[in-house]
Amino acid sequence: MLKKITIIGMVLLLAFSGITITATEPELPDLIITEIVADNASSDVFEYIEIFNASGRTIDLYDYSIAYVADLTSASYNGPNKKTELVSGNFSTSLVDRSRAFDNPSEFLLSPGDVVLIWFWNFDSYEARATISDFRAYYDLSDDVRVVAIDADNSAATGNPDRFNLQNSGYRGICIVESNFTPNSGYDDVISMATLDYGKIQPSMPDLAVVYGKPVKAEEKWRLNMTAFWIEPTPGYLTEAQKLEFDVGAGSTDSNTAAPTFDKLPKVIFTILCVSAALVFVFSSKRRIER
Ligand SMILES: [Ca+2]
Ligand SMILES: [Ca+2]
Repeated sequence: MLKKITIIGMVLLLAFSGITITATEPELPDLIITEIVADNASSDVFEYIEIFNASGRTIDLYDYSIAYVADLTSASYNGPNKKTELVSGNFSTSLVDRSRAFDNPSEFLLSPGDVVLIWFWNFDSYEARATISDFRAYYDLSDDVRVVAIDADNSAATGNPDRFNLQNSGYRGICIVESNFTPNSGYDDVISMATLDYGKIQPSMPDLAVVYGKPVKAEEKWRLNMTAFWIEPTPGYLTEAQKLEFDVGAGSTDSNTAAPTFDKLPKVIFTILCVSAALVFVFSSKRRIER
């Protein structure tokens, strides 16, 4: 009887060991900033960030905002200090004519695995009277790459000083947050943050990209790892290294249309193996006991 209890205990232990391994797998944030181009060769008309839906569910992009930590070296910043909403339609609110500013689509849903570009429509974009067609032409985007613009004009003359754009110096944090996020409320509600640390990556290289991967550590799920800098931009697509890192379907060349597999098969197989091994042990022990 005692042996039986021991055996059942071992079965449970082995089964749970499979579950434990599942739980220690690094958890991805729902939305990940995968790439930033913060600097253009002339004025910064076409700054963008790229966002990847890693959640496995469809997400309404307009439920989210982009937030900003102006100085990550300063202890006086309690998390992102500014936030700009992603909104449909024309985000123009200033007195000047922004009739050529980009009209965002009325609905913006991101399927699992989708990648989207967020164009930081800043004062340089305004001065250049840049349109979405200009943005697409600048990066030679194919038709399936989706773009949404955000108001990044913080100039005194035309914009809102609470806005922010992508700086080419300092140590900045660019974050994705839910639209109801309260600035200066710490990092607990930050979904993911990509850092631009020019102390490490200086000088700024125009028209080249900084790219990001999984979070640095499990206990800071929001802080993304910078995996490469000053590489050729891949606007609207994940790099091959990112596809591997995020488990996006093997063989896909277009992350905009290919859903990630989020392959849980190895874990399932491992658990089945544990239980099978335990059952074999139980039956062989039982036979020994019967003999
Ligand atoms: Ca810039
Ligand atoms: Ca990319």
